[in-house]
Amino acid sequence: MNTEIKSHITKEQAIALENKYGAHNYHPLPVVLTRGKGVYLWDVDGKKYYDFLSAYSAVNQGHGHPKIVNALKEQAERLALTSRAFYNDKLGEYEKFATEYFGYDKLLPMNTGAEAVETAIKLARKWAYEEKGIPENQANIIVAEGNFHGRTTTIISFSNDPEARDNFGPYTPGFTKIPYNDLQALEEAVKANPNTIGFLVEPIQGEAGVMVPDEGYLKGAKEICEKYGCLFIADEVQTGIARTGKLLAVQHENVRPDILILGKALSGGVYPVSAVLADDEIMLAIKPGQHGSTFGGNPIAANVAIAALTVVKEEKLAENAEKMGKIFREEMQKVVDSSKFVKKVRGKGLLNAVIIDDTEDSDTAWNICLKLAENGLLAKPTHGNIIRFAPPLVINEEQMNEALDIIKKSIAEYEQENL
Ligand code: IF1
Repeated sequence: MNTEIKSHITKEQAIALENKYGAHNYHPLPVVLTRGKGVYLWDVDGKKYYDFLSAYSAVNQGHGHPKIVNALKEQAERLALTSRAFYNDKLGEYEKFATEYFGYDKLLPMNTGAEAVETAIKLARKWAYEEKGIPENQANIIVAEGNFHGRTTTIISFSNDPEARDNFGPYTPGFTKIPYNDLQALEEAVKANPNTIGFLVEPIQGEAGVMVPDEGYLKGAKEICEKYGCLFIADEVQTGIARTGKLLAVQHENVRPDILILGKALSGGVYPVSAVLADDEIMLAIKPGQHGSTFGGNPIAANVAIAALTVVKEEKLAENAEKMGKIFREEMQKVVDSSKFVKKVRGKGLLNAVIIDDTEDSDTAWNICLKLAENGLLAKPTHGNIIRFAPPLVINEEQMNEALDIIKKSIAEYEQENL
């Protein structure tokens, strides 16, 4: 055991502390982590794991990436925060870098994914009232069933997950839900309400269980938006920054969103950094004093994001995600073909899910995740019968094969114990 990574407290102590002093808004797997490097995590007892969650795709560049960590350290020592009451010498540099990187005129910096989604909603509304002449308080945004865009009161208002939504009302009006992956429903909904200003959508639905839409869906949705003069708003908080094998998931269909929402891996996971990107015609609808954030666009965030995006290009992470994802799905398909428990594997790049042949309220996925942890791989169920597999994009072929061996072994053991 490597003593350097031993913790000052035991697993039991750490869990007891969270239970006693922390709000009970999560139900984590009983693993207490103390260190991470690349695709690996270590728990307080020195046990090593493959990280197949990547902090919900925030750690695409791998844990402890020296370039990103140095960007964080250097900027923290020099200047951490000024607020936007003053200029700082990092924000503009980052905005230039990121707008060129993603191909938009302007960037609006925020911190969390939910804040960036809120920002996109406010921006779309502002634009619609002032440029499109929508009557006061009538703007309508179409969203997809099964969406996950964050935890704020407005965002949960248009969720249809009872866990996320129930007893948090009253809810924010102004949203219409339609089935995901249904272009006809989209066109009908846009036509039905002349005050429709936009369509907010995840290019692949993460929380819903890695729902990959039919080919042509994103392109078709963008065309409908263009036809009726409303905005195509892509939430790439989870799918963006190379996760699905392209820099952005919309690029699989050569779609350019009118408003692009980024978060998570924009910082490589070392700092909360999110952003909304759009062209001038839209972005300049918001004027000084109308939106902002104390921490948004702070110098640490700016420096970290430049480093995190640089790593994605330098290390060709999109290409690697594409390649490693193919290996993952090919190998898992063999498991599907020979297993009674595992029904399906789906995904794009390194955003994948395995569907277990059980009900949504079963604990099978949870129990398999416990088995995976025992065997040295961390993944998290979404619903009772789906396990998401999303390692850092720096994973190499040897590591992928070793991880696949752990997954196969764990499923085989689980089957043997539960037949
Ligand atoms: C949690 C899921 C992932 C997101 C998209 C915005 C946000 C998220 C597409 C908000 C956040 C998270 C948050 C996390 C669980 C998680 C998640 F299972 F719920 F769906 F990643 F798969 N748009 N996703 O996926 O970003 O404000 O959290 O920075 O613990 O709630 P945030």
